[in-house]
Amino acid sequence: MNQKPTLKGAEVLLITILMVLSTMVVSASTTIQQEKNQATAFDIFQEGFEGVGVPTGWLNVDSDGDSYEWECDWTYTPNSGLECAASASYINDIGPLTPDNWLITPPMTTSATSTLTYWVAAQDPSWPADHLEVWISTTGTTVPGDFTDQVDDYIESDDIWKLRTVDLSNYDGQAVHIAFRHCESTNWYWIKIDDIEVTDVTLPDDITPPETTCELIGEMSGDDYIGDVTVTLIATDGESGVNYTMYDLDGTGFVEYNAPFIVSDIGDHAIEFYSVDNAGNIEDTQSCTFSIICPLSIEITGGMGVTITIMNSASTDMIDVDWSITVDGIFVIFGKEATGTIAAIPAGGTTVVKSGFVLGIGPVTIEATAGCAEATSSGLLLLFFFLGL
Ligand SMILES: [Ca+2]
Ligand SMILES: [Ca+2]
Ligand SMILES: [Ca+2]
Repeated sequence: MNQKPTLKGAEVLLITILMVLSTMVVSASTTIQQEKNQATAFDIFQEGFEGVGVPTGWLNVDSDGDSYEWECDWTYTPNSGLECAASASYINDIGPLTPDNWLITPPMTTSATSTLTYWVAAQDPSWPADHLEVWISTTGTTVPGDFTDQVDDYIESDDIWKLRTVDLSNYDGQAVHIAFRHCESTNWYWIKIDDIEVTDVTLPDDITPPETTCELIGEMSGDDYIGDVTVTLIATDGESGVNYTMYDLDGTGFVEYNAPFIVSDIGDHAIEFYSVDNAGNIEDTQSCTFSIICPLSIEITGGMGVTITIMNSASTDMIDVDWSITVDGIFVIFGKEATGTIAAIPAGGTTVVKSGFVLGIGPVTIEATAGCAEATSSGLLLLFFFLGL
């Protein structure tokens, strides 16, 4: 058996270093315990290398063929317990090695929530830079051919134990072998691994449906909206989380809600909605109702040309109100249409607009618009004078 000191070549400071390292081991072990307490994870696989030799069901493959492979009862400063596994790229009194050493787990079936964690450290902080890879096989244990997916790639930097985490969710429902491969390293020293765990996460039992609320944003006058209304549906679920939200605007049928939407039509509106959580709980249908009104009204009067009086019943000024006057008749010769924009109609106030000069004769129909408001009136045009409007 080869000599296995904790430092490459030198043994002078062995006792001092051992004391320092033992402190680190205590802190690393504490970290593991804290992780377990906080997580809702449970082990589906665990190996701490506390037995004799290669653990049952594991494979130790010396792929480079130099007869040196992973040692699974390495007793120099393990992460926990008395032992860990270690592989060398330099052995005292032997010299540099060029390892391609594989340590392969037994098969295990993973899930969509499976995570691999393992601890890694170098033995000698002065010679730390050994290279470690983690590979997954969903078939057999032939190296390298069966191991098609590399899931971790790591070069050590010191002798402090570190926790590495690998997401295994890609292998949901598959039986996998996990391989720890010490390779592409030479003339460093020993790299160690310990406390290999694969954990699954359980979702809490969720029997409570989500809650969804409706938020309306728009300019209001009293209880009514006087313009576009932006509808936002806000769903929360304290357990498994919201899967999706459905809504039905004014009885047009339920569709999935993805983003806030705008309702513009004047009138009464009703939105029904509900959400479904990731455990399949369905919320009772909720609803919110609102009305969009047109606060503007138009009065048409005759005389010389057409006059429209636009009244704003809103409690806010109406800004940039486009207006139009159309005179429709068989014998209208001039001035059939007039348009413009009113900068502001004050809250509760009126603004008067005139059509300008119109020339014609006979019966006419007047159509006027101002913003959301429309009005029509009929009368008689005598040259440039309107009667009966
Ligand atoms: Ca151990
Ligand atoms: Ca080897
Ligand atoms: Ca829930």
